[in-house]
Amino acid sequence: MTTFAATLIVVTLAFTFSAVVLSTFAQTGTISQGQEEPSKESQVTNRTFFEFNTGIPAFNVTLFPPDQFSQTTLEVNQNDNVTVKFFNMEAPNGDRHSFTINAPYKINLDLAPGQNGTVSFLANHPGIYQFYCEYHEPTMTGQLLVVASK
Ligand SMILES: [Cu+2]
Repeated sequence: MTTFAATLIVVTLAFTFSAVVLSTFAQTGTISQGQEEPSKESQVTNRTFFEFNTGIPAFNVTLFPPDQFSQTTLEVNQNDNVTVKFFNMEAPNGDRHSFTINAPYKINLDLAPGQNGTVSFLANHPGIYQFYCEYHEPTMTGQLLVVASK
């Protein structure tokens, strides 16, 4: 009888323990499901791009300049803090290059050969904006895509 009672207690404790453990898991699941994603407005994202001048090899330079940007699409979300680090990789006797965006961003990084520069801005205007080098249009261009927040 004593053995039976002891077994009953052990079994009861085991069930109770399992129930507690299971309910803890269940609660954990419920809690994580109930958590909401942080709203887009509260997410401040810093985005940094490294941009270089590059060139199309064996290009017929009498038609177009052979110069290009290393990245031609820069995609960000509205209200991101955007940083562009731009490097003019030319030898000392080479060309100047600029990273330029017209209004509403009004950016103009104009670099001598071998120089680099940084521009930071808040991407608060959604849309597609051309960036270009003022010395090497139409080949040295790209697009800044600012995806509108909901
Ligand atoms: Cu250029």
